[in-house]
Amino acid sequence: MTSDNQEPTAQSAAYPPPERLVKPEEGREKPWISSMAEYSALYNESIQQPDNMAEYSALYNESIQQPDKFWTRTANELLTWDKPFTHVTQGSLKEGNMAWFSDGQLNISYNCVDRWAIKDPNRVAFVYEADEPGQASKVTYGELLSKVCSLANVLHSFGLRKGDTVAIYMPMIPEAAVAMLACARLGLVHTVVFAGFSSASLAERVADARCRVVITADEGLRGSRPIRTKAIVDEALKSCPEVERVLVFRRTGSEQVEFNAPRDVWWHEAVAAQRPYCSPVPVSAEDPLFLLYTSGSTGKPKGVVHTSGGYLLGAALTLKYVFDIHDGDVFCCTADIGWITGHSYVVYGPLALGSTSVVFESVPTYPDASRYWKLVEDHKITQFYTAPTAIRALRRHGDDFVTKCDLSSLRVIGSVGEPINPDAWTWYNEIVGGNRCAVVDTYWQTETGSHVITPLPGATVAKPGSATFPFFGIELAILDPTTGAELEGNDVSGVLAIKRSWPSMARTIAGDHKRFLETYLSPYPGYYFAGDGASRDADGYYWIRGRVDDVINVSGHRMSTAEVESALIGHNAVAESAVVAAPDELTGQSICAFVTLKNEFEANDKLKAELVKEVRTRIGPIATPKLLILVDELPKTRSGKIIRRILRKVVAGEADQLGDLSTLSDPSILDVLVREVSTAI
Ligand code: 6R9
Repeated sequence: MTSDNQEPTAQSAAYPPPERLVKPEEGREKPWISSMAEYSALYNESIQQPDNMAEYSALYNESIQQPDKFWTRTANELLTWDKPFTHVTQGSLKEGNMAWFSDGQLNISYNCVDRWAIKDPNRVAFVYEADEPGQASKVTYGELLSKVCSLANVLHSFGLRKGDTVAIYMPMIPEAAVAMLACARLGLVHTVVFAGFSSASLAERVADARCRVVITADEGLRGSRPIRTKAIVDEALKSCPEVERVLVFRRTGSEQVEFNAPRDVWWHEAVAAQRPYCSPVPVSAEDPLFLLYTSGSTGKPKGVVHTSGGYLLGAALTLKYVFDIHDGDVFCCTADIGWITGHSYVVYGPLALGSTSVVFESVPTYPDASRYWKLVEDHKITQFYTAPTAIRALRRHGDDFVTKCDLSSLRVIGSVGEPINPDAWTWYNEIVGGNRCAVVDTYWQTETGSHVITPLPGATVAKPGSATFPFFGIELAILDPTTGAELEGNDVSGVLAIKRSWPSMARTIAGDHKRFLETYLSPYPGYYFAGDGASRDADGYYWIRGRVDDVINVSGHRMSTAEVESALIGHNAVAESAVVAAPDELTGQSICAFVTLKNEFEANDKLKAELVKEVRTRIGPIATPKLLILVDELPKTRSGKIIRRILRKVVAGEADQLGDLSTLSDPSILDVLVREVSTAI
């Protein structure tokens, strides 16, 4: 449970009246019809943006009661299939063998690029806002097609074929999306690694995914600070001899970049040698599109596997309805492509709808706290999507940074990554949205692929801090955490679960299906277990209460406590460590590490700094402990298990509510812990 969330009572705000929102045009033009199913879907009926709760409920009920009808219609309306599917879904959560549209075939890059390039090559696919203000540029769908094709031909020339995996470790530039789409064009599986991760984390992922090629850039730039991207790759690859090629995009042109031919190949030289057309390779709807590593409760990150057809449908359908996307809109999601939000809502969702997506390379406070709002003004952004941590940080800088910009183009503003506290919600709604935009607090996960609980603009009446109601096709349940029994009716709290599969859900963990079952499907048989606590209030609204496992959410980024603990133990001086989440006003939660030292080491500030550095080097700056406390002893049970619950309470300032301490082997250490924490804070 997070301290941010409040009870769902006080505030309640209606969305703007439906007439403010753009309606789909009658008889919307389609570039072509590719199957009989699409033909009939087009000429029979197509789903419309719901205008009120009754319309939302009607569509939602259809998606649950007639799933075949609902998903056939949406899959044919939004995607172009090379081979139409004849059945919608099979398998079950109980068995973990779910599949969607499995006999259908399609190509993801064709769906995201060619369809729109053929119709109107001058339509803008990406607006690229470079790190330095005033250096924005555009990539049209016509240009994107040539770039994707040339790069796909380069990858083909490296000997890569359908099913091979490629790692992408790049800054937030359009070429990162080009790399993803070039992989998709050939049926290659990409794994994007967030460029803030260390060389050790990158190496772990490259090896786990068995990548033979890494695509990177010479350097990145964030807030005018260069990041030595290629040097990090070089360091990582010292332990990955199986990598044959490193394709390097020249971002800054720095002279200091080492280049090891023949392994290293310059992107610009390689694409210049290739024809800018490459025919798309049709893949099965169930073939993997990408792996994305995410933290779980145990030490090793999991390579979550997403498929082609179901994933793309989820990304496109949610974006269209949750953000009310129409032709001519400019959609901006500030997430990095290294996270699922960047995959679904910077690249795949917007392009599958033929929309314009903003790629933002910089940070929200460079050169000042107006950067996001200037971005909205300059590019006439219609939908803006960011994280609560950014909203809270920008709010601290004062309203002037926002109000001096013209934000009148905005219609929908969204939030993702962690629970948004009602105060931050209200500020976002009033100051950024000017009380005339729909605010969508979207709850979902790397594993869900796309939104699962979210308001719909024009239909849902919001309650600040609640993600409101399930998206189409998502059948939610709240379970008693101990018995696993489903808690029926309203006004209940427990753990969040989903009762049936949906198209964009992850299918497995790369190379470890057993772990997939154990993590998500076995804890409560027949349900997908999300790992979050949740309540359903008296009006049926859902409130996410935060993780119930050992995952810490720092600024919307997931870190496992076990991962940070094992990084600390890697230091020679450390005997034991226990890592817990502490509540944090700005970042939601922060990492707090308790460490005991081996006898021969002396506790001092220099060593503390060294330990913090150890975590940053082993995992990356996002895992930096905010608090690192050296203690003589950790609270343990008589059988020697660390009692993290006690540490969590102590850092939250709730040492007076420790509950049952009968299992604690040495109660005298409590006073010492409380004292240590209060001096450290
Ligand atoms: C998309 C993304 C997933 C975890 C999830 C939950 C938290 C995300 C939220 C939210 C409350 C929201 N979370 N959105 N909690 N309200 N609107 O963030 O994926 O990085 O896998 O994190 O983030 O705890 O389980 P991912």
